Formats: sequence, structure tokens, C-alpha cells
Amino acid sequence: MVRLVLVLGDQLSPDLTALQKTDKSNDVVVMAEVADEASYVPHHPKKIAFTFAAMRKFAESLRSDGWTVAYTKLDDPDNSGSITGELLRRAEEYDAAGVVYTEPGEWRLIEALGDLPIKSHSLPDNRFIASHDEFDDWADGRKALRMEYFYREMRRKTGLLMDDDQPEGGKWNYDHENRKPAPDEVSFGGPMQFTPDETVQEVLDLVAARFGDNFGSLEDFWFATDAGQAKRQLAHWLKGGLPKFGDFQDAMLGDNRFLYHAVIGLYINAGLLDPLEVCQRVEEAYKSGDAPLNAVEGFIRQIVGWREYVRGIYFREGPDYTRRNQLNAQRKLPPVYWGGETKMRCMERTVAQTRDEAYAHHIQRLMVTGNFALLAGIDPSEVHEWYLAVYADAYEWVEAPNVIGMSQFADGGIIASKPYISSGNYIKKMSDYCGDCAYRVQDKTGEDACPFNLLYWHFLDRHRERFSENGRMGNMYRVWDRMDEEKRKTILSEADDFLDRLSAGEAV
Ligand code: FAD
Ligand code: DLZ
Ligand code: SF4
Repeated sequence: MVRLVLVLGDQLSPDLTALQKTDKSNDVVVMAEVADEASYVPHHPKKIAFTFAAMRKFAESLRSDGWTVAYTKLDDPDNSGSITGELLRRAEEYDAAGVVYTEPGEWRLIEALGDLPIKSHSLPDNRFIASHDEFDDWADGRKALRMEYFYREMRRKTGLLMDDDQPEGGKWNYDHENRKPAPDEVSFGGPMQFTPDETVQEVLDLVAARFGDNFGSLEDFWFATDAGQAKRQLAHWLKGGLPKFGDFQDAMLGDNRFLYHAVIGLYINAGLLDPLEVCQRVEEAYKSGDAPLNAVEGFIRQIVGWREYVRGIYFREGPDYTRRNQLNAQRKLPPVYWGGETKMRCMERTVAQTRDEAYAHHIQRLMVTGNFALLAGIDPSEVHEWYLAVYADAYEWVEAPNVIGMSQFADGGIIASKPYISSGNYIKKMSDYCGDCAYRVQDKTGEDACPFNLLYWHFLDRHRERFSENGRMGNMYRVWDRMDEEKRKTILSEADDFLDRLSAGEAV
């Protein structure tokens, strides 16, 4: 009897376990563009267009490879609107014995598929370096789950940048070389841009009609939408971007949105690029002398370290992870996150770039929009939904640990050993935003004082009980405590006033 083989929008890999374990001469692949997936958060239109276009092209490539594919387009009249609905409809149509699927990347769908009233079989997603069991074996019994130690295990397992059992160059981590401030000139022109072909254009028209009101611009769509294009982007970046990736990894520029970043997260997460192969290509660039060790190690750490680690945490912590709120932050997400007017140049630039590109790089996500939300005490579940909606690379397994854990400290410190907070000074050092901001980054109080300066101390003061004993934060509290009492009072009352105006919807 026929089995249905589910392929989700972020499972576009020919080596997907469900495709490997089934039979193309007998079984039927089910792929479906459905309202449920396209609207469980208000996704950026470019993210939806990327997903649908890549799904349609992948379906075609499966057909060329001999598979029967039952593909549902969003506007098909029989579309039931959900993945489970489509599986049940196709099961009846093909009189199928059951469904085989690869574990989805979100608990929401794992639970829905687990409740299917037909026979179903879930397979592990082997597109990762560590299985759930391997991660749990590493994590069990540890007091703290620090990424650095997990990363070393992954280096040993993959052999990447290993010299027998020793790390290449004698050190595991070259991060301290990777914190250079924004350069005056960027020698790399950014990611390769692809002109929409007929398939992409058809999807763009559909998305414009159905999701045109979502936050985010659909103009100038240039993402790769198949594995061939994604590989061309990878090759382009290896040559032009990788050599300086490390140096300027943390830098931010108002008029250069990509600097030396790879802009491949969306392709890896959707299945168009294989993470291990990407790392092997990066290692080759080091071995052939085309890229320095700090860049190569820094990049490989993001993939075999952070990417694998956050996935391990997401699955280990369970479905309630996205609802954690250890700092009891209750403020509503302010309109600035949806493009509302603001005088803060760093926020305005980061949100504008997000609206245009469905992309911002790591430090913009962490130290601008994330830092602001944390300092302002915004409800982490609202922050989480925003990040899940607006970035083309966002799926819960990777987004939630980065937002709830790393950025908002809402998991109470499973991922981060201390909160990622900074005053305006850090943003000034790493970017060119402050130069043309209405606020003055050097002002600690007063009408023009940078809001990050006020909120930084407000955060530390209101969370004193939790953080003052944290060894890595003692210095911050000592500086605060040594400050003149009048000045402290002024900072706190100006910060309160700012937060009131933020909550009242004022363009602060
Ligand atoms: P580069 O800067 O060129 O880095 C290379 C690759 O390393 C990325 O493509 C990605 O695959 C991997 N990587 C780097 N950092 C991380 C990380 N912390 N976690 C997982 N993988 C990482 N990444 C996502 O893929 N999806 C998300 O939804 C997401 N949300 C984030 C939210 C916040 C608050 C923060 C601080 C980070 C988030 N990240 C997320 C991680 C990181 O910002 C993006 O992976 C990166 O910006 C993607 O752009 P790039 O391909 O140009 O990456
Ligand atoms: C992100 C997304 C969107 C926008 N639409 C679809 C869709 O219509 N059909 C589909 O199979 N997948 C889609 N996806 C990706 C899924 O939401 C993703 O597979 C789950 O969130 C699990 O990671
Ligand atoms: Fe951002 Fe403050 Fe700099 Fe303005 S002065 S850009 S608000 S850090």
C-alpha cells in the first residue's frame, strides 16, 4: 500500500530521512502551502515567498527524480488550511496506509502530527550534527550547559579544525580577535542577488495578494530559492566575505546591511544547504590559505557550536520554553518594532532593515532590538513572536533559544550566564548609528540622554536581587553603587519617565 511522505517547508533536502526511508516507486510525497503555517505568526511576506517558492522548486526536483508529489498550492480550492488536514485529505485520495515524516522543528507541529488519527511514523531529522540523545548525554548531570564545552565535543566529532586531538592553532576559540568596530570601508558587496524567475514571480503575486498587509516589504525579492542558487551564494561569500567575517562579525553600519555576513542561515534552515558541508568548505578555505583562522574558527563555531547547541536546548527544555518569563517582564511590545516612529537611530535602522530584507545580523538582533526589549522589560513571549515573524531564517527550534534564552534571559540563565545588556556606549563603539541620532550617546541624564544609558541602570537596579551576586556582574553594581545618590535618583526617574512614554505609545 501507498505511504504518504510528508515534506515540510523547512525540510527541502534530498537526503531528508523520510525520503531516504520510503520508496519513490510506490509512495507519495505530500507538500502543502497552508494558511495555518503561513499565519501562526504574521510572517514577513519575504519569508512566506521564500518558503513557497523554494517548496515549489523542490517539489519539481523530486518529480524529476521520479517521485510522485501531491502538492497543494495556497489558493487551491480544496486546500484544507493545515498540514494535518492535507495529510488526511491525501490519505483518502490515495487510500494510503499511513504517513512517514521527519521530526518538525516546532513543538506545535510535533504535537499536531502526534495526534493524527491515521497510522504515522516519525523519523529523526538527521540534517544536524548532534542527535537529541547525543545532546542529552552531554547535558545530563552538568551544572551549567555552556555552549563552549559542547562546541568542543562537536569539533572532536566532526574533526573540523582538529590537529589529531588538539584544536588547530592550539586554541579552541579565537573570539577575542573578532570584535573589531565598524570599518570605514567594506570590500565585500554583500550577498548574491537572484532575479525572480517565473515560479518566484507567481509566488510573489500570491503573497502580495494574501499577505500584503503583514509587516515587511516584498519589493526587491532576491533570495536564492533552490539548492543550486544557495550554493552559488555560498561560493560567492567564501571568496569575498569569509576572509573578513571574523574581524567585523560584531560591527554594525547604518548603510551596509550585510557587511561580511554569509546570509545563508535561511538556506541552511530550509534545507537548501547542508551545515556540515558548509563548514567543510569553510575549513578548506583555511587550509588553502584563503581565509585566516579567526574567521574560519569563528564561523564554524556559529554552526557546529551555537546552531547545534540551541537546537539541543529547544528539544531538551520542552514545549513550555517559549512561555518562560523569569524576569517577569510584562510591558507590551511597542510600535517601534513594527516600524513605528522613533528617535533612536539604532532601533530605526535595524527595524527598517528588517522590514526591507527580513534580515538583520546577529549583533543587531542581540544588542539593538534584543537589548532594548530586555532593558525596557518587554514581555518575552511578545518579543519571541516578533522575531519568529520577521526573519526569513526563523523557526522556533532556533529562534526561541536565541530570543527567550540568549537575548531575554527569560529562561533564567540556561543559555546565558549573564544578561546581554549594554548602555549606548557599546552601540557607539561597534556602529556608526549614534553619529546621526537625535539622542546623545555621551549624555547619561537629561532630555537628550541616550535611552540605553538610562535603561541600563534601571534594569540593574530593578533586578538587583537576582544579579548582584552574579560574579560576572559585580563590577556593574559597584559602579552603580559608587555613583552619587542624586544622580542615581535622576537616572531612575528619567528612565521611568521614558518607559511611561514608551508604554503610552509616544514616538520616543
Ligand atoms: P552569519 O553571521 O554569517 O553566521 C553564520 C551562520 O551561523 C548562520 O547562517 C547560522 O546558521 C549560524 N549561527 C550564527 N549564530 C547562531 C546562533 N546564535 N544560533 C544558531 N545559529 C547561528 N538564527 C536563525 O537561524 N534563526 C533565527 O530565528 C534566529 N534568531 C535570532 C534571534 C536573536 C535574538 C539572536 C541574538 C540571534 C538569532 N539567530 C537566529 C542567530 C543569528 O543571528 C542568525 O543565525 C544569523 O544572523 C543569520 O545570518 P547569517 O546567515 O548572515 O549569519
Ligand atoms: C514557515 C512556513 C510557512 C510560511 N509556510 C509553510 C507552509 O505553507 N507549508 C509548510 O509545509 N511549511 C511552511 N513553513 C515552514 C513550517 O512552518 C515549518 O516546517 C515548521 O514551523 C517546523 O519548523
Ligand atoms: Fe542608539 Fe543611543 Fe546611539 Fe541613539 S545614541 S543610536 S539611541 S545607542
